Amino acid sequence: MTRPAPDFLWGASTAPHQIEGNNVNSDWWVREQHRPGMELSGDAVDSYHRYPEDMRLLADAGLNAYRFGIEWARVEPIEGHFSRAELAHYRRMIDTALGLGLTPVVTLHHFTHPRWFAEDDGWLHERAIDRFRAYIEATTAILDDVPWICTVNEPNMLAIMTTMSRAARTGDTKKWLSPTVEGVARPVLPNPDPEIGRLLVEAHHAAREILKQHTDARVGWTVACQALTATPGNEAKLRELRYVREDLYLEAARDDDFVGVQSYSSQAVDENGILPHPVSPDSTLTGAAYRPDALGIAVRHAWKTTDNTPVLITENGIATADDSRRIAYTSEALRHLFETIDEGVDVRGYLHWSALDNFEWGHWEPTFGLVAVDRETFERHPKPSLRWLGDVARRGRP
Ligand code: IFM
Repeated sequence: MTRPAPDFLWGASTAPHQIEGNNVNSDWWVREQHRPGMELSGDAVDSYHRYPEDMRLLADAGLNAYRFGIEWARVEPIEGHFSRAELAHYRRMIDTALGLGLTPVVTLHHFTHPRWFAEDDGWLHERAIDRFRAYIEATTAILDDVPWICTVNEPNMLAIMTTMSRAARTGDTKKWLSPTVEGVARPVLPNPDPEIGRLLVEAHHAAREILKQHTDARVGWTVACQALTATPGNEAKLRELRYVREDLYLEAARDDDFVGVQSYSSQAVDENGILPHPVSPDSTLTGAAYRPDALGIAVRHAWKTTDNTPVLITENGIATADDSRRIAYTSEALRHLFETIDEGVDVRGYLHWSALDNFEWGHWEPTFGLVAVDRETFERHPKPSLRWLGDVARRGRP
């Protein structure tokens, strides 16, 4: 087995809205209150205040990287008014990570928007890209020494969410599906409008240009890689669907420093489209099929479609209440990942989703964390999987 480079990142990932708590100026805060069936993020797991403890747990376990995000709704709660205090908060997070020997991998946009942005047409506003550019410019003040920056998380899922929100607004449909969870019978999300996808590509390229000018970071974005496969005879349908749902975004990463691969499961495509995940006792708590092999499929496809852009696994994990299953899933996923390294794919690191059990976009039940959190006391309880992943990191391979 090829040994990865000594600076291979071994870590875990989070997103601000899912862990910080009280993200009151964001569109998701509003959405949670108005959509029946959604739980509230509330205090989340109070990582806004407890991030030093969270980072220390990862570092003590043996991990060397932490992916976390900066929350646009906090940094710019009113258009054009940038909060120095919030920027200083995120700078303290970067310094804390560096001080603990954790390489910070910083995401600048992870599904949420300031309310003012969302309520004024969001990505469909004619000045949306300029607005995003202004936010990115503001963040460059605190990004010194950050070696990895992700501009937009899962733009392909964001495009689906934006497509669904627009349809709900224009009355085309009232149905808004959770981006990640629909219980046991998980319906297939609609295709994103490619025009919205192209807008997000433009936003990513604009952000990349600013970040390359003002920082020394490697810059990329992180794509939800769905490991789609064709049933016999349906290769053309697979290519068509994969383009609008994934390849548009992977192709946009061709000139990036890296592409973030995020993989959880795999789905087949037949002549009518993507087949829903089968309802099975093996399904994960988000309703996805148990498919640790998806990571290998996803990495090979991303490597080819981006014309060999270096790969960073920015998310991979499983929603389960059984931590031994998390270890089994991750161990197999890593075996598939290392096969791709043996084949010559340039993989720079593996960041597990997620560091903490967290708010899964309207739901608390699907637990992805290496660390459990008591939501009354906010006490952290590391799971065996954290120690296990730390041991893998120390060894440098699965
Ligand atoms: O929790 C999400 C994350 O925000 C984006 N990628 C998928 C994760 C698990 O569903």
